[in-house]
Amino acid sequence: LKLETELRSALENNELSLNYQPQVQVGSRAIIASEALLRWHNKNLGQVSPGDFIPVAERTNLIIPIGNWVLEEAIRQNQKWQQLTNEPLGVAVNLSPVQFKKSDLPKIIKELLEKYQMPAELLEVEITEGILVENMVGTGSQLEQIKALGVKVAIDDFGTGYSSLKYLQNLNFDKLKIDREFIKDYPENDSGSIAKTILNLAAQLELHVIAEGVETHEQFLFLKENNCHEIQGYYFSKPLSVKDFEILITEQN
Ligand code: G
Ligand code: G
Ligand code: MN
Ligand code: NA
Repeated sequence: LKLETELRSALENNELSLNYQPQVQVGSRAIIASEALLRWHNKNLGQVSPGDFIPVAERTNLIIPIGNWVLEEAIRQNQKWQQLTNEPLGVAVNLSPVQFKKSDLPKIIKELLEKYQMPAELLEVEITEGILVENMVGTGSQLEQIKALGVKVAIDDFGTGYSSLKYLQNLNFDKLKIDREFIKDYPENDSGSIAKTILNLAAQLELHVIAEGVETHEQFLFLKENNCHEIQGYYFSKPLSVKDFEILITEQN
């Protein structure tokens, strides 16, 4: 309850911020994008993890204004970085199923892209498998509208949600994110068989693949050998503040 009360004023008190975790091309090791990850620092509660406050934000619908703030902040920041480096840089934003409850998400995204003059293909939205199963029709048409803008759609935590593969057939996605679950035990307790299966599936469907939670060189090499396109994880970098991410991309360019 305390958390809910504090969360209600988090936006107006400027308590939210975004960290950015690099997404790296496997072949070139270049940072081609980042994932925007929400952070909340409250004066009474201290640092609260998204795992704790996002469920509360979803239950109270606060995720709608918060999610809109995340979209605007990520797009604004990303455009600033592109002006700084003169290089194309993507940004991935997590969307909650609750943000699809209202039908204005495509319009909000369209207006933000226009406001900040951001090429649509540099924005990626990450959704989980659950979104698609819960409300196939309403979400599907909003996703189609978002895709029609030119925005990329990635399926987050792939392989951990509902086990139906049918949605892969029904909706056009751009990318699968292999969940950390299928990477983290390689090679100690896992031969990488599920990760390989996902990579094969994605190749058949002509989808792009990013692996998350990559922590070791061994995992990186395994993914490279199996034609994974991108990686994200502590092996390359943890999520960074705006300032630290900026240092990385200016060094690279
Ligand atoms: O950054 P961290 O690993 O603590 O994130 C934990 C979880 O919170 C992840 O599953 C991530 O998808 C989720 N998350 C982080 N930022 C956002 C956000 O802006 N919106 C939503 N809906 N979820 C987020
Ligand atoms: O579910 P989602 O992919 O949105 O969540 C990303 C979360 O994973 C972030 O909270 C981020 O801090 C965490 N994360 C990113 N890379 C690694 C990693 O290499 N190892 C671990 N343990 N967590 C990671
Ligand atoms: Mn994500
Ligand atoms: Na994930």
